[in-house]
Amino acid sequence: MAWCKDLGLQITVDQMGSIFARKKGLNPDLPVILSGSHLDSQPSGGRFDGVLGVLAALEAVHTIIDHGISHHHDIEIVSWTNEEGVRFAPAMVASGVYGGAFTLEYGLDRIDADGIRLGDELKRIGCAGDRSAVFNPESPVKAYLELHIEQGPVLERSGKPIGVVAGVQGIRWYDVTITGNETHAGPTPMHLRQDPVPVLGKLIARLYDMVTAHGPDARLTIGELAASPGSRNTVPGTVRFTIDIRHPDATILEYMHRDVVSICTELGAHCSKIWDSPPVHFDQQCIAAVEAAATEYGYPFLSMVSGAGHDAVYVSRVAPVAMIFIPCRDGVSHNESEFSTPEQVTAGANVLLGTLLRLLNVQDAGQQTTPFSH
Ligand code: HGY
Ligand code: MN
Ligand code: MN
Repeated sequence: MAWCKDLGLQITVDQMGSIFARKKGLNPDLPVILSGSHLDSQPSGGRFDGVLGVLAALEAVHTIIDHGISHHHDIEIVSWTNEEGVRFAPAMVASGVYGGAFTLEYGLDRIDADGIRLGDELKRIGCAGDRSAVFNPESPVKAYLELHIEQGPVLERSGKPIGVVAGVQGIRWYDVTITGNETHAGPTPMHLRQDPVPVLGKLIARLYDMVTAHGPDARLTIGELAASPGSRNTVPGTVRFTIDIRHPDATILEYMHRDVVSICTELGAHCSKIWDSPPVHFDQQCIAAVEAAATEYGYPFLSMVSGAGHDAVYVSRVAPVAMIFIPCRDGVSHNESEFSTPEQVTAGANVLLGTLLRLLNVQDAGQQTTPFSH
């Protein structure tokens, strides 16, 4: 926010804590161009997931100012609250409120493992803004662009520096509880126990067989797993775990969903779906603008679908959207070793700038903007 203030941008914070920084254009009646990503992370997250897209949008605006480029549309940088959904499930909550997938009340009422409410935390840290968190059709958005690392191995293996993202695969999240009965680990004979852990073992084996059966594009992740009360010499009373399933095809994702529910039901586990983000396809004109910018600056590109969810998914419900990917080392992300080189980051920022210049209806190109080596 300090860097944005230094650039004279108009900063606003919305009711979900998302931060916006706007540079005025010549014609404020025209729809704004939005670009950004998120600054929240994972417990062992890296330095590029989300941050790259926010800083690259800031860099693009900084470059437009440095080069004295005047443009008709306003341009606004955005940092969406809680894209990751780690502490406050589900993911992409603030952009989901913006895009109308969630009500503002739903977004503010998300609670963490300790029952603390997102809306109360935003107040406590001074991030409960008064800008409406819900998209207003009276102030349309001409396009939303998000630069992001791929977070998988496909782009790096293609040898191309840029990914042009045509859409995002579908995602569903579940909370599963298996209930048993807490008893002493010593005196209680095995046949008299109601131990949830053997059920957990069968359940997990069936779930992994299920994801294999649905082919190479299917994904299953069990990222959180806990036994309660959590004592090595007490047979657990409950076991809780999370399920994240994904697939680019909505029909197959539905079949995976039905399998998850039937496997849990058959084994006596309680399974509740807490999030359902359908596959989305981005806007063809925005995609064409990204491809034109990559071509103009001489960057070969790969058209691809994102395996990771992004705020662009929900913004695409109310505005034309496209995303730009750069590779990350070994395709690793949600890991502190996450890394992209300065050259890869520069290529991504250049394509973002080139795309923004196409969409902004530049009035005066100022000094010639050429790709930056740094
Ligand atoms: O889960 C995701 O795909 C994203 O990182 N929130
Ligand atoms: Mn991200
Ligand atoms: Mn992430």
